[in-house]
Amino acid sequence: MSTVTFIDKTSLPNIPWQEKPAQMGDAPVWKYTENPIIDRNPLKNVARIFNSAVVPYEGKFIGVFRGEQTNGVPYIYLGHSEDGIHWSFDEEKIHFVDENGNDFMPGYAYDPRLVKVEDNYYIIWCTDFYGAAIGMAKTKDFKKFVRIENPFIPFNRNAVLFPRKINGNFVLLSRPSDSGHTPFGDIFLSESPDLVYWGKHRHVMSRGYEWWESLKVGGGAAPIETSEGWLLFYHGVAGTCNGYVYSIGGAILDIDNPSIVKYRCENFLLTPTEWYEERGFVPNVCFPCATLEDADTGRIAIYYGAADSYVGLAFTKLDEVVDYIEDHSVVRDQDTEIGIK
Ligand code: BMA
Repeated sequence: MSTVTFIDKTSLPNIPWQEKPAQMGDAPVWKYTENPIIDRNPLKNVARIFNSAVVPYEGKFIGVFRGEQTNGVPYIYLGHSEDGIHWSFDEEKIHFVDENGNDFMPGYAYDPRLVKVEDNYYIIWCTDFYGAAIGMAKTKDFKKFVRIENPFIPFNRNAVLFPRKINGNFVLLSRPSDSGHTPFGDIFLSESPDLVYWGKHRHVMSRGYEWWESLKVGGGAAPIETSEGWLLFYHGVAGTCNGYVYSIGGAILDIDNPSIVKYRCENFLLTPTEWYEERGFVPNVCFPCATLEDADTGRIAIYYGAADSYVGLAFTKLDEVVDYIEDHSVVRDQDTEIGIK
């Protein structure tokens, strides 16, 4: 067993948790037996909630949720929970304002991530900026949401902010794309001193040689800082004759130079096997967007969208998942370079 630890020592005694069922054997990540935790028609005019992100907040939990409205357009809704499992949602969409206080509502908003860096919570989503691009906003209190100008030109998706500045800069993973159901995609990293000007772009990792991630990869949950490096849960996609299959993969990035992949698991950590993952609006999708961690126990709860229809929870322990990733790691030249050409 490794002696890996979280760098952030925050306790989260109320983290959602279920011990690994015996039949899961040596699987590194296991699914909550009561999944899905959010069912269809979760609130008025919203048909499905999935691909959503949560954080601990004031002793409870709060989250930003991709709600597919009954007109088919996705938007972001705020959710509240005492236990991280049972959620209630605000009926109104999150209301954004620009930096002058004027209304700013994007045409659509989907796949939100939610990351606290210093005093602010940042929401990062896929927005309409003459095509699919990265949208960003900040809040301190989950009452006022101030939109930040789009960091990148189109087309781009799956942006994930690191939870602290590295070498003095904010760091963002993203996945350049097209504006449709992109049949390619690698993860890149960019830095910014102020969330306005972005540069020092680096390649992090490409789609894998392994078939489960051979079409494209994209950042998932915000990287978790550990004594081994940044633990990244990401999605990897296989292209089949019946469409895309989305699984969850794991990698560990260098702490000071996170464009360097130290370990990359050749096996998926979690893949669609259950009815709520295999059957839905888009079948065969497990799409991670957030984690919770408890430093006292090493527990990690992973929130993932299932079949573009539901939210599921999965669990792992830090030492178990890091051991598994390291034991099954295959890194290639492109992974281990600094990522400049
Ligand atoms: C991706 C994104 C995700 C979605 C996935 C599967 O391109 O749009 O929101 O979960 O496709 O449909």
